[in-house]
Amino acid sequence: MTIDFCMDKYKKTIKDCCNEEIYYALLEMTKNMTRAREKEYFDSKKKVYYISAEFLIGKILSNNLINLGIYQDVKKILEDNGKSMDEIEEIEIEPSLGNGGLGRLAACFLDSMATIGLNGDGIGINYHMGLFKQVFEGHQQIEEGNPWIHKEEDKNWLNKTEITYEIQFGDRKVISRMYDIDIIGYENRINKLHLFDIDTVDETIVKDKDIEFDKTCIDKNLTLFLYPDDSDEKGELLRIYQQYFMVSNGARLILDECKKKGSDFHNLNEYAAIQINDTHPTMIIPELIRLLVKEGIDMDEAISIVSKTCAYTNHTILAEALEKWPLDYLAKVVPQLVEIIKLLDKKVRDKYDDESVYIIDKKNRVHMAHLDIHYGYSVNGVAKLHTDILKNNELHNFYKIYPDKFNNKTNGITFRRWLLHCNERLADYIETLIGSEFKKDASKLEDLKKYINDDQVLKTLLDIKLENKKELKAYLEKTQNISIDENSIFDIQIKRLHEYKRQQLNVLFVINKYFEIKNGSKPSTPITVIFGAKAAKAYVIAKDIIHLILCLQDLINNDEEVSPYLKVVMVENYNVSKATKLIPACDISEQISLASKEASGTGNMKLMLNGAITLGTMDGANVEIAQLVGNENIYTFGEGSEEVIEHYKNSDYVAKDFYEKDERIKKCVDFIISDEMQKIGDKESLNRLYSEIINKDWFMTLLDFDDYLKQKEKVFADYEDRKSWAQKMITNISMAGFFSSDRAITEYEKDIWKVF
Ligand code: 26Q
Repeated sequence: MTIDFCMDKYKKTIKDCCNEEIYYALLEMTKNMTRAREKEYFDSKKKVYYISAEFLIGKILSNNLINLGIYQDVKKILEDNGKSMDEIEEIEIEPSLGNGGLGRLAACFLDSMATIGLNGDGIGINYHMGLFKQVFEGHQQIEEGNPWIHKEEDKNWLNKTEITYEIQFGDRKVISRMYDIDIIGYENRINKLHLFDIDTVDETIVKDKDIEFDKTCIDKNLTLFLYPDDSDEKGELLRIYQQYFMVSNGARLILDECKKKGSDFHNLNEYAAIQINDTHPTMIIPELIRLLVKEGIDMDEAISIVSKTCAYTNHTILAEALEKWPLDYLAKVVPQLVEIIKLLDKKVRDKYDDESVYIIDKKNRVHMAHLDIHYGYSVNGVAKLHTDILKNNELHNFYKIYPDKFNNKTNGITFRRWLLHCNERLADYIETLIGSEFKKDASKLEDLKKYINDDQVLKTLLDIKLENKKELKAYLEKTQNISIDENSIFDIQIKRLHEYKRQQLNVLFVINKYFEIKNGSKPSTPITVIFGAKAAKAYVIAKDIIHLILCLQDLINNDEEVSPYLKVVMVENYNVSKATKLIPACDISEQISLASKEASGTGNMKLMLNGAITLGTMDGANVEIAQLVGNENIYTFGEGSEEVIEHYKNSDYVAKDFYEKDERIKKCVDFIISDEMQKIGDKESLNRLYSEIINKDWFMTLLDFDDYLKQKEKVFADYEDRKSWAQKMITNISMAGFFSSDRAITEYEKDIWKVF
């Protein structure tokens, strides 16, 4: 590192530079250091290609400084010159190239591959606008465009390469270009995230601020947006264009790299392991087959080669999220794949007499997951429970055919971002207790257990939490002009807004608590319920739930009788950067999805690692958290996954019955359309949500209401015993090591990729 980074770029001292200049100077310095170091790492024969439509990498600068081992030095130099690292971090625009869990997982995995020294690159799309920016206006979510790429190349994390391909669609050709972002491992190797783009993209076709644009003009919009709204045919077609663009570029790059290293393609699987992140990149299977046949390889052999090279990760059992593309659409966008897909389907039909495993269904739709399972060599779920549900229910007929392909890889998170960076206070303190080994070997956190009865350590943990809460309080005051009490319980639910995640259940708790306080029953410690969530633009009920939360925030925070004891905060534009501010300050981690519906969750792991206690259903990775920390250190509630699956089978859950039989439920649900609420909010939206809950409630909110409230009261009561609460905190932190993505990646490597 050179301490002259400002001098090098701007011929000025640090003191004379503004924050923006310092940021760009640091960006350049980091890139130069990376360039100098990357030569140290050799290109192993085999390489992992993690192909994904999303990489939710978040801000890059601090992460790179940490992983290069110079974060503390830079911070000190800046401080010595009267500058603040925090303020410089604020300059960076977050690349939001993902929707949520799946995209963030891909980013954590890139960090871990580089950190454990594995030769593994990411392949994706260089969206010019990340996930929309969420703005609140009139108690509603408004979506705005979210551009992130700086026009000047030297102010950009993207490195333009000379690699370009001609990509053929049914009705046109485009010329692609590859851009690279360096992925710096923690004191280890450097890998790449390859993002493909076209030079002709036109950001100006987006209407001012709004995210509406002409979806038909592929040359201008192909890489403009992450997952454009696909509620109409044009949107769906654009998604297929994007997906094919990604996989065709990826396939060409992989074949080029393997050829360079000496592969004759017959042995492709000795040179490449391709991990398909959910079904979005599935077309890489027929595309690789097509390209191999073009290289002169016989069709049957091409199919066999590809089947030994591709592995598939499933992230969901929600039927609506499983991609099924009409064959007509594929014929329009990628006619060159249609015959291959039909052949792959025919081979399945010739072998199996079971319609449920066909690739093309009766309605002529292509089931992308079925393609992956038949023609990939590994199928994994992302938490034990999720994998079991895939085997026993959702994909049971496939499991019967291919029992050996199925395996579990419980998700993980990178501790560099989700502890070292976001919670320096806690990370530093842990280091004074158990040394620094936990940074590379997360299982070492278990050494913290020996302090479980150490009053001084327990007290310090509580002090750190309080400091973090004060910091969040100041941030919310500054950014949203909302004032909260740092001595209240911070009860936090942060994740995409979806009915299955059941933010509405938490909302019903809030309404009930509001009534209790109004009736004179006040909590011993005040409660601050914090939400952060974006709803997809076209997801009406999700937006209604956001509207309800914003109305309650207004009503409750402005009620002098209630607000000293209860506050509601809806954090605007929840993203990776906001997560790093919220997570260290959390006391209660809300993980309340309907059991069986959340494949894993990863926020649950981040919060636990930062000393929050989970209040959750036995769903996804919550089950594994419970096993690790034991019943005294987690609060679980609600119907189990097997019962829930039975309810769906028997269609025997009737929300109305719960509403009519339980006075408390009726009162809370009725409040949604009360005069008070209608005065603040939009009648149509409130009524729609009310009617959805009592007439449908597809994710069984009312079923778990009673148990949820009971457990939540238990959490509040236990919070009062500060020592025993701190013991729960230290237990959670010490057992979080299992959820390091270094562990997850090591398992992928051993069981699936076999590069080492
Ligand atoms: C599919 C078809 C059409 C339009 C959109 C989509 C689509 C887009 C994004 C489907 C799914 C996604 C994202 C899914 C996702 O983030 N899943 C989450 O993955 C995490 C990492 O494994 C898990 O922890 C979460 O439980 C899971 O919900």
